[in-house]
Amino acid sequence: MPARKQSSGTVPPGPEHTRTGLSAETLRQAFLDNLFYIQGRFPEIATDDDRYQALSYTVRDRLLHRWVRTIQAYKERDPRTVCYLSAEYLPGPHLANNLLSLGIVDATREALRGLGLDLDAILDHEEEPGLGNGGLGRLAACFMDSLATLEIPAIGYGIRYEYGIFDQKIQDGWQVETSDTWLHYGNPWEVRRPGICYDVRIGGRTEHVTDEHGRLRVHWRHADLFRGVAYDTPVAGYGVETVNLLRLWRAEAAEDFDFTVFNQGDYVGAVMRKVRSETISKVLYPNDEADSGKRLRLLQQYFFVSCSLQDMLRIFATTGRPLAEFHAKFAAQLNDTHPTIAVAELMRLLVDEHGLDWDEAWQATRHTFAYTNHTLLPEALEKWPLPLFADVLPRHLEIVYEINRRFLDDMRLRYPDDPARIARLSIIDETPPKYVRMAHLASVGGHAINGVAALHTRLLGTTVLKDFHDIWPDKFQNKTNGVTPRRFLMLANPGLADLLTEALGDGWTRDLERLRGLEGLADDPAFQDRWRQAKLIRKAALAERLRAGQGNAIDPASLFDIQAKRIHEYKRQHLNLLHVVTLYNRLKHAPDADVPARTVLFGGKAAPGYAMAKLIIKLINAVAEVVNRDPDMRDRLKVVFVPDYNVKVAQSVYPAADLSEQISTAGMEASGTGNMKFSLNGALTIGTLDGANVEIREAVGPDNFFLFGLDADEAVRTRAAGYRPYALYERDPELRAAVDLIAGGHFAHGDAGLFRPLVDHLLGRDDYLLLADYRAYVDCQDRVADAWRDPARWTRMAILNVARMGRFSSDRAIAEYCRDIWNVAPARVDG
Ligand code: AZC
Repeated sequence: MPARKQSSGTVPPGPEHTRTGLSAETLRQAFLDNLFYIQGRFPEIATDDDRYQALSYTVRDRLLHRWVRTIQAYKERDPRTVCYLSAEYLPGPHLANNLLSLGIVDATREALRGLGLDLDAILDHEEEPGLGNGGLGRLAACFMDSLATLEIPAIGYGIRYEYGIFDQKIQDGWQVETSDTWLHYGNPWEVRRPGICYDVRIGGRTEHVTDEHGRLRVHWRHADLFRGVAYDTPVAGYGVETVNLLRLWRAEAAEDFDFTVFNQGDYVGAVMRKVRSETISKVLYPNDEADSGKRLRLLQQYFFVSCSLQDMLRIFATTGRPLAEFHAKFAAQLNDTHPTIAVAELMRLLVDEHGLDWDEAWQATRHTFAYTNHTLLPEALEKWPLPLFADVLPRHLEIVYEINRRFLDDMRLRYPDDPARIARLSIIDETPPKYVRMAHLASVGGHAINGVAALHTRLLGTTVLKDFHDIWPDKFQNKTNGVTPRRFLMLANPGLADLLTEALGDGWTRDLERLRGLEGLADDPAFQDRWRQAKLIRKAALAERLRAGQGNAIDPASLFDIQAKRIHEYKRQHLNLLHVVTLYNRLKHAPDADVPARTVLFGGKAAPGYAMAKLIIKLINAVAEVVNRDPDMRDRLKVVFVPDYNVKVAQSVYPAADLSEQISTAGMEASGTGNMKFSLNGALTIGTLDGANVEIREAVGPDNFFLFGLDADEAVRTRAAGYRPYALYERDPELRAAVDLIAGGHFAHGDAGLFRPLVDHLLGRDDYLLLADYRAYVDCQDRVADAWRDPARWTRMAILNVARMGRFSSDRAIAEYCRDIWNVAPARVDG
């Protein structure tokens, strides 16, 4: 193939959707107007932020046209609508993605160039909304992108946290958290809707009275009242007219309450109450220890769910349909158990507030909700202590009891002689002080339960939700996760995107299966050359970023071996480190060994309360410090920790990877989505048979995937057979040498105590089976090094990986949810 200039910007050029008809001149004028009328500036004195804001408003204005048309179309056609309920969203920077969706990248670049401005510099200024912790929040954002792109009527509901996920700094090798300030300069992408607000009541007690028709009525005499106000962010589909809605709730004080206090003369008290109300949406909880007992967290969940359901009821009322048909209008997805209180809240709204009878309401509720489970980790399965639940949501507790009573009565008919099973199924865990099990409420209160990868769904049905699987096997479905190719290929990797478009046409951007057309080019030397060039450009860009940021000098020609994800023992960043230390030991003992140069990069945040994860970060940095300045390494081994891993950083990391580390203990990673993003960008995976790795390996072919380690069943058996990690340590000299070096303080300036907790855990319990998988992992890494020595072979494998990643598009995942769970169809918005 002829050589062609690779673009290296952060946004690919076109193909532009010419029908937008937006010229560079129009955009330039709009930009200058916004700079003047919104920011009060002219170009000569504008700051980076002024330019970012002015451009964002310029783009938002264009989105609003489509947004309004979308709402009109939905109003006219009254289609069934998806409501995605999620406590977390991690959309990443908006500006570049919206330019891409609108098809005005080239025109904007040109408009700015005319003013002597660089689009990429402006894009780089954006502070992303970090309204999520990791995979779950990012999945919600990918799903919003795909829903709009597939023209599905959808609303994403969530919380507008004032402080999102903390920013991570590294000081002396340790993680230090600083507060996120994403709203500091204002947020041009949101529209505040003071008119769309709902009261949310909390606490107090209930009264059961008989009304004049002899009907039993429940009055909730609440103790506290909050108000939720809608903040709307447009979500544009790619290459279509659809612009859906992400509606996030901010907590404010309900005025009437302020007034009662104020009228008693307590002005300061009234203001304090306002401040207290606002704390509900103040901060995102990092996924530390279990949430159980965190009152504010329960308040947050109830707050956003109640606002969202009231909003859905308001929309429903405009259709004029009878309330018993609520479920015909809405399909609501519970993104993990966080929004599960919705089951009880919808029942409350329908029965207490709208007078439906229980059975009718239950019918509507069950057909409205479906539940996605994202984890099997016992500490992440939410349960609320009954006393807390009763205190915050007294009416909901009654409703949960009633749901449970009816459910268990049915179950007793089915299992008359099995009280143990009934206790296991119960929504209430009777262990003092008693708990409400949210996963059980979600399972009973919805019509579908899904896992996020085939293995995860199987394990869900055979372990944590086995009793439910026994009664309702048909309720269980698998929906393997996916990722959006717009953000994670077109935006993140414009050079590769260009190359794909040149080879295949641009259809792959909306139909990722078309990447399969690359298979025929996998062995083409000219194409391979260009493939490697595209990869090298992204590696050099990341190297430059790290040099400028932390002064790390890394060689773009070395093998970029990357593990980027939350830091957690089950994800086993420390297994990766054991390999690094093993390579280090080998090079120390044979300084002239012929090993390919490797740069091992890590990125990820540790939950602030998770001491072991923070110690792992310290160990990464400690190993880096020693390895990187040891002259014996002669640049054959480098270790780098990339700080403050977020969506923006991720977009520069995935495209630069040669090797993707997906090495969790089998059976513990529900799916993973980073594994998909790396592979989609042409990295090869070294991984266990865990989560979606299993399906990725099947798709790309076992020859193009570096597999090692125990599978999920073997892991269970290993533990059951009385696992003794110390014996493995004694038996394997390389393992022993690596562990001893860490334990002896080699990476801690001689302090043998620093990493003791980590070493003791590995040698004593090793819950995550690192030592069991160590030998297989290191041997597999040797096979990786062999493959890397043969560029033609490596590149062929990389091309085949990309060619076969089509099914991991979030478009496929969403199409499956639409077909199998939501029963919704596209509603085209005309241009
Ligand atoms: C994650 C799972 O750990 C990950 O395997 C999966 O890919 C992802 O959800 C999306 O399904 N879970 C979370 O991120 N959980 C939280 C609370 O953040």
